[in-house]
Amino acid sequence: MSVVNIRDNFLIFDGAMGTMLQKYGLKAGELPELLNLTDPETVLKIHREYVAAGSDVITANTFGANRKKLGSAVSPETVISAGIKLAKKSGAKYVALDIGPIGALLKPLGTLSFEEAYDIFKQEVIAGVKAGADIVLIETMSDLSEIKAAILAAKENSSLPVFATMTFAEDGRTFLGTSPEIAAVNMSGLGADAVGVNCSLGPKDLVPIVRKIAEYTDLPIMVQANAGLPKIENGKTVYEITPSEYAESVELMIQAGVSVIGGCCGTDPDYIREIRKLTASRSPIKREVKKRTVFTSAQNLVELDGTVAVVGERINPTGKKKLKAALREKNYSYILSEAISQQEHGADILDVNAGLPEIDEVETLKALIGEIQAVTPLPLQIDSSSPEAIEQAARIYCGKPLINSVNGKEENMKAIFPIVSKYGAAVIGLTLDENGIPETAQGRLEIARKIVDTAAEYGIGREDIIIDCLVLTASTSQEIVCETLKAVSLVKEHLGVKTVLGVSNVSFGLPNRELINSTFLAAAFGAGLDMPILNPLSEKYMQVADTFKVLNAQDKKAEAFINKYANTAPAAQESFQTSDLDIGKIIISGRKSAAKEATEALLKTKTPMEIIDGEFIPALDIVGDKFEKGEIFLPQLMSSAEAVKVGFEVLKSLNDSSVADEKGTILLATVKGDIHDIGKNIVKMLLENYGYNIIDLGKDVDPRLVADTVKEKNIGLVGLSALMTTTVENMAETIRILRAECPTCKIIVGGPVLNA
Ligand code: THG
Repeated sequence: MSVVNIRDNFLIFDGAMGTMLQKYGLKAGELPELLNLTDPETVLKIHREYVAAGSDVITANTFGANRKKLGSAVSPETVISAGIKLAKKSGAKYVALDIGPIGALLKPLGTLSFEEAYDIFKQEVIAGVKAGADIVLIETMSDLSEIKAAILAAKENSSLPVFATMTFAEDGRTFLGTSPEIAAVNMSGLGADAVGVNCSLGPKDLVPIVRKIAEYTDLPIMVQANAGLPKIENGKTVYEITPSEYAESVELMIQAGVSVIGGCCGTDPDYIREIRKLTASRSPIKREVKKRTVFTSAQNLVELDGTVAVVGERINPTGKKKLKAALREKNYSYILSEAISQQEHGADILDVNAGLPEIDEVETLKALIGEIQAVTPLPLQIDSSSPEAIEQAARIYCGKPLINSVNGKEENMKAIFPIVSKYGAAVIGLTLDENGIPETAQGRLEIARKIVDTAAEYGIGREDIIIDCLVLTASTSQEIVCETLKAVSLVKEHLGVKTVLGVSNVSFGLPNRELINSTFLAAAFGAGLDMPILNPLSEKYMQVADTFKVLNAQDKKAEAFINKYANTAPAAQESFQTSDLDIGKIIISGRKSAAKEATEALLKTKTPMEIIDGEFIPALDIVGDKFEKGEIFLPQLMSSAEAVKVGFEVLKSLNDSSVADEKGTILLATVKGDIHDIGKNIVKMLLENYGYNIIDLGKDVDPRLVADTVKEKNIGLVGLSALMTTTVENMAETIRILRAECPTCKIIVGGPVLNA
């Protein structure tokens, strides 16, 4: 950190900008960032108040200064340059370039590609560097892909310290389902200098989130909480939490390890003054953070901690005609059903291999990873022998992947370790080198040691290395099969690393492979194997794994084992069989690409309305129920909605009058002054799924237009959305007009600053 040593000192940021602008009477109506150009005095005045209150860092008014939000009227460079200049003029010790979310969803939920998002952030970073920022602050992120793009853009286009925070909802996850632990692991792995949480909730509710972050990163932790939710009192907006209450919660966060502190929505210089007082002549606590072996998607975290995890091997074309054909024809539907069935059979991680000589592996692997991540939350293992394919896949992968693999050859380590280090991945190390696979366990241990030592030179800790002692075939290498097991024990004992094995290799060329594989698997668990790569559709292997989880005290009180095996009649296991044409399952698992064919098949026996009411809606209800329970998150909900949409399109194309407008029309709008339409668009999609006709007036919609459209189209129900504390007032205004002019029209509202 060139700016300041934040391990040993507190660093105080400023508080909210929007709330302060409101205090100075500015009405919502345009992007607050434009005030850098139209009302620089007010922006400067607010910065100066924060400096006077004790802020070390002033955050430039550049949160939404990206080309997507600004449109064509003014460039990000102009807004950012003016914003940084004002922040510097305030007399701040340090100035942060502020980077907020783009305001549009990335694939697969939206249309923005990872590289487009990267480019948008890159432009902001370059402008910020040029204008003289000291820190890049990336904040209020909900999408792990988006924050990954932003951190990479900051790291690759500046040498500034990068502070990164995400925003969590009441269920303790971001609205795309990322937990604080996953956020901490990923932001740290990508090279942020401080990580944490902002916005979200009041400070008290952030304490447990901070504690979770603290368990998964040894970096300095940053917090900028809200002053609770806004309330209107005597026509004035006030916030639930007072400055001294805020400080009380900050004290708890300091004890949990926080050292970089500021405020978000609703906070003002009084809050910063309290924080300054609280941290005066103190130092952050010293933390001891456990080293952990973890892999994540955006939503799942798999940790090896005396526990075992199963890697599903089936997305690998080697020896599989059907998969080869699917890869060649880009028939991802088949591959996705392989992903889902492995998940349903209990895999914890999926290996993904797209290595076929006749296809473009880089593009295919990238596409495959994007598609698979849209339908399953399992972390992925990127399996390729091409460093180029590994790098490109690791770059767009959403989460912390496990790279399969590196080996002990100097050249290979030189190619792979920089990728592992840069993207914060974990990596499988194969115990082979220029001289091949050593016969003895001792020889394999020496290669494993070389891998671990060389990785350290790249800053890769041994917790991120999983050693594969390599299984040879019992039919041709019978004498040395047990050397592999011995090597597993040696490597664990002497190097303290975790281990992986491709189990099914052992039985090539022999009959009853399942018996050999499952016996070997049990022996390997006994030798200390942490991660078998196997076919999870084999009942025997999963039974061995389920049993070992009881024996190693991983399956606490054998609860999972009892649930699965007590009184299970064989019939109960049949629900495992996923038919490729079951539309309900296709919707629930969100396989858009399979929905068309399945709907067409159903039309042979059912009417469109029977399909909607008897298949689509019940499946969506199940999805909605899982969402409510926190079993699935927004990305899965959206994938399911996409699948239904494809089905609906098939039905609509029949021009059957019973399909159209059955349930009536709803009008949706994001209120005036607010350009955030992600939530509204999701609501629109789901309502359409349930058969409603939607009139979408878009964003920044004048109350007049809402009322006129209601009257003209005789609308009975209006949905209004507002994201910002500054625009809820325009929601109230729209409601007043509707109440006065369209008294029978019902209104629903949504947005993060609304409560019951
Ligand atoms: N170590 C590491 N990675 C690996 C391996 C390893 N990746 C590839 C391989 N070995 C593990 N993956 C597979 C994938 C498919 C098959 C076997 C191993 C496979 N097996 C049966 C066959 O050959 O016919 C079919 C099994 C079945 O589906 O029933 O196709 O050792 N790090």
